[in-house]
Amino acid sequence: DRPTPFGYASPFPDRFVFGVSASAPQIEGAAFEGGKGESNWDRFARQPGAVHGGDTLDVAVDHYHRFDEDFALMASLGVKDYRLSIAWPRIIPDGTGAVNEEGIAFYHRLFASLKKHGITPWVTLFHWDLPLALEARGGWTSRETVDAFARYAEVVVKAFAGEVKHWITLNEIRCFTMLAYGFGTKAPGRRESAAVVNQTYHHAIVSHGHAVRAVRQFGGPGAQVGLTDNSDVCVPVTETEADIAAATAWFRDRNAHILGAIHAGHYPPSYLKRAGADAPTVLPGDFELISQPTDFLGLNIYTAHYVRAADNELGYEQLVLPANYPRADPPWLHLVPQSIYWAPRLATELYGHRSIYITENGCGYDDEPVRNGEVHDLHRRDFLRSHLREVHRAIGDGVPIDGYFLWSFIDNFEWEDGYQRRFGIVHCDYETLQRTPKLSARYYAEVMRARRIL
Ligand code: GBH
Repeated sequence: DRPTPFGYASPFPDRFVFGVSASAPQIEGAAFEGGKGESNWDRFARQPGAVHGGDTLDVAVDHYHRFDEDFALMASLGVKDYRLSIAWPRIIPDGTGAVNEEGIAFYHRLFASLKKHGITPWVTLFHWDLPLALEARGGWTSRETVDAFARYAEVVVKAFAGEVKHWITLNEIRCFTMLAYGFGTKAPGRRESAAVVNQTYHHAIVSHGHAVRAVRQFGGPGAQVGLTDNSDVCVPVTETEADIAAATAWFRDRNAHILGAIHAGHYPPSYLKRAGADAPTVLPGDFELISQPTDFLGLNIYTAHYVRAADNELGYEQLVLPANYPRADPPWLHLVPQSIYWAPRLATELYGHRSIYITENGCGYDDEPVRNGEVHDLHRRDFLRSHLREVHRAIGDGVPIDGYFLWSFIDNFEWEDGYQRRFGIVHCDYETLQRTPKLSARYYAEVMRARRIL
């Protein structure tokens, strides 16, 4: 290292993983090619008003046909670890029937290309694209989906055990349960009762357990597995003992039905009391599956609520943010870099996790034009820098964060917001499908190379 009068920021630990993240439905396209079955999202996107601008997943960024050039670009930026997902409807098109060998062959080619470019895959089994046939029979409200997922997980882990050592069971349970069957903003867009939604949560954590078991049985030596959760996240308004205790209690209450249940091996009594008659039906053996130990916890962190101590029966209160609080373009994406410090710290303290990966962190903006071959996304560069500083602070305080995956490698289908909202560090022109690394890609490449915040 070149000595300067001021020195450099201290490095991240040697074993710390810097990566990028994406998911099959958001980038692959080829929605009706290669023997792939229709997904719940393929259908949902065709429902008038469901997705901004009527956008579909049909082409996306055409990664299905361009993965080799995309991985070459990744490698040129110095990316060594890449989190992707496998499309269930590509593997088992109708959810329960025959395995689509063309789909298996596609991912073998994809993993071979990653290997050629020196990139390690981190594979999520489910990132929300459910075979439509299962959705038609109730989707995550139905126990049949759990059984179908258990088989799918086995098929995938057996097929790719030779190529994949890092497995993630599910991505963001809240998004394909509560937001899909309660709020109705995600596929299939249903608005059901709390009892139905609680049952979808339960089906999701049982499915997580099935995937853990599949990796333990068929993953081969050295295979690792964990859940990627989008925990409800808060930060203490001040980092004082009282506000930290309040934030801890808030975090425990809000995550009782997912992280709390997985950790405890049963639903916490406080959750059952709150749910009352709407509590989910639990079958014998469910919690043996659910509570199997995992190798790491994945956390997707974008933002947080502010919490402070309060003189009420809960002991805490959540602040209402002022309208002018800074945010990225999604209305929910308030800029709270301390989120990425506090979520891993509280998860460690409450559930005893010994290895945490930030499996997503990033920001979205609507208007990012290419000018003279460049995208000057300084706002994203600042977002990354402020969040990486908090990751670094957490590690310094003893929080076991072992890696960070930026969301996302490339602009993509941002669910109900369609293609207008861009989260990539690589720009995609949706007319020509041309890729242009943004300024933030250059910044992140330098950070990965130096393994320090620059
Ligand atoms: C992640 O979700 C996803 O894993 C990824 O696929 C996605 O592209 C990325 O982040 C960027 O959005 O107004 O209450 O309905 C982010 C988590 C959960 C954040 C749902 C927004 C909706 C807020 N998202 N939440 S609400």
